[in-house]
Amino acid sequence: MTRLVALGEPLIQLNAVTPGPLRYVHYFEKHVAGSEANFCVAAVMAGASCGLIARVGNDEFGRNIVEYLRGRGVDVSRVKVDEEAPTGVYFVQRHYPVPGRSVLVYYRRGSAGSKLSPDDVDADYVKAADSVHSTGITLAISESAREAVYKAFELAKARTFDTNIRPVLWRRPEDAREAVLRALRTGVEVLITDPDDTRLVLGIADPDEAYKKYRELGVKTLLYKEGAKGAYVFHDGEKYFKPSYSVPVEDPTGAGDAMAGTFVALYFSGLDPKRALDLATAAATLVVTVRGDNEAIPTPQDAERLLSSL
Ligand code: KDG
Repeated sequence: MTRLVALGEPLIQLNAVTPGPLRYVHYFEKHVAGSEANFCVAAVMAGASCGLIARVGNDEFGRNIVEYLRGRGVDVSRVKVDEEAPTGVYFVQRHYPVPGRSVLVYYRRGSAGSKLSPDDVDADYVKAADSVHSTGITLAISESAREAVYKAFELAKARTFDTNIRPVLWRRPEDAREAVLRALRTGVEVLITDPDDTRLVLGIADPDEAYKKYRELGVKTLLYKEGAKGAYVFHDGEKYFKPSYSVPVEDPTGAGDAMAGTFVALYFSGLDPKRALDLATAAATLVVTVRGDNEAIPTPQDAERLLSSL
């Protein structure tokens, strides 16, 4: 079985039950989310094992996260309870101001998750994994979390990374650029990114040019997401494009993580990257149709059923 580890902050998501500006939303639905937690759930659904290295608060939301992820089959043995800081939360505003898109409003500064530190990285645990995953979100939340990612990446057999640049979490775009480039310099096997982040990191957005540049930086396989258009996988000098499916959008939050976790798990299991992208696209397609980032992630069998019906 493919063994993956991810580092990042699990969060409680409060998702607006009705669309529109949050000031007029009365009901919120609670979900467990956070990019790397979502990644782990997707990886487990795709047949890998995935352990999360993280911190949660000693509070009801922290217990909710640990119990939920354990129930979804994620290894939570490396999720520490931080006695001082609270579990981070965020709200999702849906379909406003852009229909079909969501806005994330964070309440996470000083959270337990942001206290993640290099001391939380158990070297033996990380070295035993086939690959270690993290994202630009974890690089952004604190210096100690950023150093934890670099430490884990130094120790890892292989690395996968999703740029996931959330501008509100960075003081300056240059800081995001430098931090992402440092992660890439550790030698990333699978990079997951998109034109906006690539523009910020490399100053270009054309997929072919991006692959060339990322390859020079040591990336082996590039998953290049073009949102509602579809996604490319570049691997061994070859390019494959999988168009997106048009489905009713409830909330697109988490679709990228579903795609990343499904793709990475299948890729490390030896599946052809083109087929892995097909199944990862199916996972992302289902996630956008519901509220909540990871409940709709399918097994590969259900993903196949979806693909053959569309
Ligand atoms: O990709 C989805 C994530 O953005 C969401 O779950 C919240 O981790 C999160 C973040 O920091 O934005």
